[in-house]
Amino acid sequence: MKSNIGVIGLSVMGMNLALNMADNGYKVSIFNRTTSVVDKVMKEHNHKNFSAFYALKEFVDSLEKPRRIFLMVKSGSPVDMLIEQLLPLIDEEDIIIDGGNSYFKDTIRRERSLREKNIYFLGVGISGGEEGARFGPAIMPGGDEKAYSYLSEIFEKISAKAYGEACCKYISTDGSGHYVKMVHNGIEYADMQLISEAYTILKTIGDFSNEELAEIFNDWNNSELESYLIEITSNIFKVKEGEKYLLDLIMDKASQKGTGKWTNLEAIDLGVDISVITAALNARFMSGLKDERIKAEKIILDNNEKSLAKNDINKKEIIELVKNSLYISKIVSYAQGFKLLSAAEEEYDWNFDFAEISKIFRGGCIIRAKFLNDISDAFKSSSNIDNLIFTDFFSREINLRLNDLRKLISMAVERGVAVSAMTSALGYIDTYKTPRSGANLIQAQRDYFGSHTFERLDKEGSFHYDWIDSYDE
Ligand code: NBP
Repeated sequence: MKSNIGVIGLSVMGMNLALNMADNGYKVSIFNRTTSVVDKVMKEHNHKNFSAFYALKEFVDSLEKPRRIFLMVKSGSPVDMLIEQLLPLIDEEDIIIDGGNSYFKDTIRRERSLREKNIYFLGVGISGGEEGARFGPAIMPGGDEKAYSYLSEIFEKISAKAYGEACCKYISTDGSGHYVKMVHNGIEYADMQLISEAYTILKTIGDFSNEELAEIFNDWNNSELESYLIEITSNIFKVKEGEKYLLDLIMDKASQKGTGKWTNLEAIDLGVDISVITAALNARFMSGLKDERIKAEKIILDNNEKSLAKNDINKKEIIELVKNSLYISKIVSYAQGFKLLSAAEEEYDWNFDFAEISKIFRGGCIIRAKFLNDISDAFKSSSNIDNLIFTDFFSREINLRLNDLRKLISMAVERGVAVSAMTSALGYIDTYKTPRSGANLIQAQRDYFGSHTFERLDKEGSFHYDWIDSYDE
């Protein structure tokens, strides 16, 4: 009997996805370049629905048609190499699926070149790490819609479920699934940085203990902030090693794997302000400069007396300020992520359904959160809006709390506590709601030194002015 699907790449993600598929009743052929890994998987998980293969040809021949071949290998050249190896072995209309974290432009290229050979290629964003892969990830499939119809049942079955719905929905053509996953990762960076800033303020300005922080985050997890990251943060505060809290022993250097960088490069390419996500990436870069930060503290002397004052803080008030500031800043980072998706839709000729995309993120992935329901509802009720923050629901949420964000940032700035992502969120809102900005001066300067011309408020057209010698010394 032929297998329903084949998985190539049996490292953490591939093995767990294969097990997930097998648990859901699908016959799965498995293959890995290093064949000893196949043996290891069969030894540890001799699933009745697995068929193990040590040669690519036999693996391919074991699959029912059209063949569904799921690659879960390291992104980059391994994907291209595998496609090259598979091409002589497969038939027209077979489907190659790349579930890795591939760069979306590679996916666009691969899809195009395989389409010319009448082979389908799906680029599928998968989120949720090892646990998600095994028991239900969030899945963002992009590519030919007909090809997806051969995978939709499997994907929906193995995906996470949230509020009774599968966290899997066809996104759009070619690289769109990997693109959405990339933006999701950028938002994840922002979410984590904002939580870390909330923690920093509560700890340094609020002087809260780890037990109190666990309690505060636990309370927040029963509010509009309810989310996986808030929940695990509350748990993290409680973990002790002997007398000491583990968190206090962890080096303050945050690492990264690169998808946050892609999101930012892409935003620059498309001219979209994703400042909260950018601030989160910069904060990771700066966190790596531990030695220089220790030096800087001794070189840049902050003689602001407020930086030491803790006794003028009302603890209850600061919790509320931080909570509201975290919530608004989170809204802004999601708004920026969706704004980037909106620009990408136009640039790459995709067709996104933001209400559905936000629903995919509700389960399986790191950014799962209750407020994704509100985002989905907001997009559903206001199609064709320019920005999530313009929707009735979110503009009201922001207006209710904006003063708190302003107050908290002022407090942090006065005391020299760095909260760059929250500050970026406030800057974004303030910039947005300024109908008459200072950009007129930039246009005048550009025209002065480079004759770049400018538009006027009082007349239509493009103008140049002979600035030199037309003013009094
Ligand atoms: P890795 O990203 O560590 O890749 C290891 C797998 O790639 C092994 O099966 C390896 O085979 C195979 N491989 C390599 Br490397 N070069 C190959 C080649 N030239 N031909 C064939 N196979 C090759 O595995 P992972 O952590 O399971 O992740 C898989 C994909 O999923 C990646 O794109 C990753 O970015 C993405 N992802 C990971 C996570 C996560 O939490 N880990 C989450 C979401 C997405 P070998 O055994 O012979 O070396």
